[in-house]
Amino acid sequence: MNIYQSLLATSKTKGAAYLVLVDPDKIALEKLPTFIQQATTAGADAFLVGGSLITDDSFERCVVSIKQSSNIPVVIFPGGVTQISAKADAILFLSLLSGRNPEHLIGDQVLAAPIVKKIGLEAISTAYMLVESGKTTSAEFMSNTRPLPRHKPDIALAHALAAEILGFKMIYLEAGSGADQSVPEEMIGGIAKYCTVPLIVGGGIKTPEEARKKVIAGASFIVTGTVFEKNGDAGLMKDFAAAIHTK
Ligand code: 1GP
Repeated sequence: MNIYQSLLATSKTKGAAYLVLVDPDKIALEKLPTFIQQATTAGADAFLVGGSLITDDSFERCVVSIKQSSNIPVVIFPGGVTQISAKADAILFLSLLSGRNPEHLIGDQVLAAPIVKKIGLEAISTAYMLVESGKTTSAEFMSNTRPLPRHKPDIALAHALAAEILGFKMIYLEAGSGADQSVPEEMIGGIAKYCTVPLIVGGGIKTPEEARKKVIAGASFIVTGTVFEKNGDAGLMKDFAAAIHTK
């Protein structure tokens, strides 16, 4: 079983899977092992590693440190073409499908594909869709794209169906890290009803209750990042895992 299949199997068995985001720019390397062990014990199903603004060479060291501290999968969630490492288990091979910036639709992928192929890293093709969330997020600003309007689920659904027909394996509905407002349940539900591609939902999810609502609406994977950046609260992490694992 590859990582994609095992993530889907976990999501199916547990009702949904919990992905904990590690942004190498936001957590000190020496604090990482404790955080990773806490998240693993709390019930995280995989780690995502990446960020919009990694300002030093900490990326690969961060991947290695997570691998050393946990047995659950480490999946790269790249903020750019430099964020590729053979030390990870897989990479979300993203295309920013909500935008109209050719560099993020296909340009970066052309640069990254030969490297991913050469190092034999499992690539999970993922349609990345930014959703309007109240204020300008780093992802929106850095990608120079406009997000999908949050109260137009039909526009989001049309993008999701395009992703399905184009053969993407996952859709990531992203409000942006630290977003004021997370992706609306109405949008998640509208897509889940008509589109067969598994949905990852992240950005601005602040409470376990909020996470559970996204799962009930149709998310297969929930991502949290910011909520644990200040301190890895083990109790709260357990509550998140329990809320997301509806089965
Ligand atoms: C960001 O979806 C992730 O890319 C997680 O967002 O940091 O707001 O939890 P938060």
